[in-house]
Amino acid sequence: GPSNGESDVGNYDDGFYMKKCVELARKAVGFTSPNPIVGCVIVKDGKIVGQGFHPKAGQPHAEVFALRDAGDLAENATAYVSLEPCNHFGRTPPCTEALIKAKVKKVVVGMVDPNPLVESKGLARLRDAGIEVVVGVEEELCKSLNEAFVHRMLTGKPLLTLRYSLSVNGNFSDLLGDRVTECGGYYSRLLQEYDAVILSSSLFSGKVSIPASQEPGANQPLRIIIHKDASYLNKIPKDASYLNKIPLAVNEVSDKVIVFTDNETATAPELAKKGIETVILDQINLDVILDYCNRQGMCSVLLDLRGNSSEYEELVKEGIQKKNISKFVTEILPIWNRGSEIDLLIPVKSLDQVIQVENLKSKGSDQNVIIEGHFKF
Ligand code: AOF
Ligand code: ZN
Repeated sequence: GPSNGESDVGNYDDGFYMKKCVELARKAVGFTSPNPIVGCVIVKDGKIVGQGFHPKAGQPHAEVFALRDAGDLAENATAYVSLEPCNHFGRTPPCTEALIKAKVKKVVVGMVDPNPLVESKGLARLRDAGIEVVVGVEEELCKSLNEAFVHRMLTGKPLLTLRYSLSVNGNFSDLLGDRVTECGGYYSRLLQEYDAVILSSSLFSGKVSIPASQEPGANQPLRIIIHKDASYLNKIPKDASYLNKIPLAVNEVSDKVIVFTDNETATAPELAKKGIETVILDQINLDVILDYCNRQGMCSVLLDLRGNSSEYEELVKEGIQKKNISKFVTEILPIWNRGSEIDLLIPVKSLDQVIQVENLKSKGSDQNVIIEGHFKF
């Protein structure tokens, strides 16, 4: 093939190595924010001679680990990276210089880095150094891998996803069942992937413990418990003393739990004893919560509709109105809600009232069907 650095033509097995990069990147899912997850393999004579991934913000990038692993074998090899190599000094030095110094011959990139500090400048630097560069191999896969990072780079806000469960006849249900805590289950994986989860305090008026991902070694998301002084919601005790009794789940780290309340409760000192911080806000809304998460460097937030659904009503309305909510993940449970058959007959009156959704994906078993998609605002 051409070696003058002008070619943008990929090899037929580029996809294979790029998928390997993605697989490596996923080892750090939930750990890297505000950074993306990135994987890298170094290939020479059809053999992988080095591999690496970015484990955590502040630590070296994927390319650095892969080059270290390859050692001298990196010379004249091809580096595959799921994201454009950076060309800036951030917490770590530029990967472009490391690749140039290691004398790789070619770099195959999954997607351009949307970070304005990098955006195509990494590619230009490599080409200037005489390295052949191919861009856009398994691009959709690489983009979806870092959907939240890309979203935050483009909008300045974390990606917000709505999650809820329904009976097959379309009624809201928070009966996640035993699968809540099942390792490998979709909910446990969502908790692993997201940086924060918003939960209603009403969830804890029973004996429900704070949900935690059961994936081995998972970095737990920040559990944001919202407690509104909504006396009109008669199901939620106005007095929040029950919050004191929140049982922490197995593997629990209490400093990753925070209570947002608009109510001067007497519970803060009790919660503090468990390491749970209470933040009193004038008004609890999505803008405030997302801004908080953004300032903490979070890329993804899950609005988890469980417990008393009406406590979330304003948040969901706000999220749709302000287009703060990008995605939904709906779980259809194998249950029919008796007595609500009539809900099936509630029609969509006009297409003016609907929001189209796109990129629909579904996965099913006999236990549930998961549907996800994006709002097309
Ligand atoms: C890469 N390889 O593995 C990652 C990249 O503060 P720093 O030095 O960690 O830089 C963070 C930025 O670098 C991040 O916003 C993103 O643009 C890029 N991440 N780049 O070449 C990697 N994680
Ligand atoms: Zn880098």
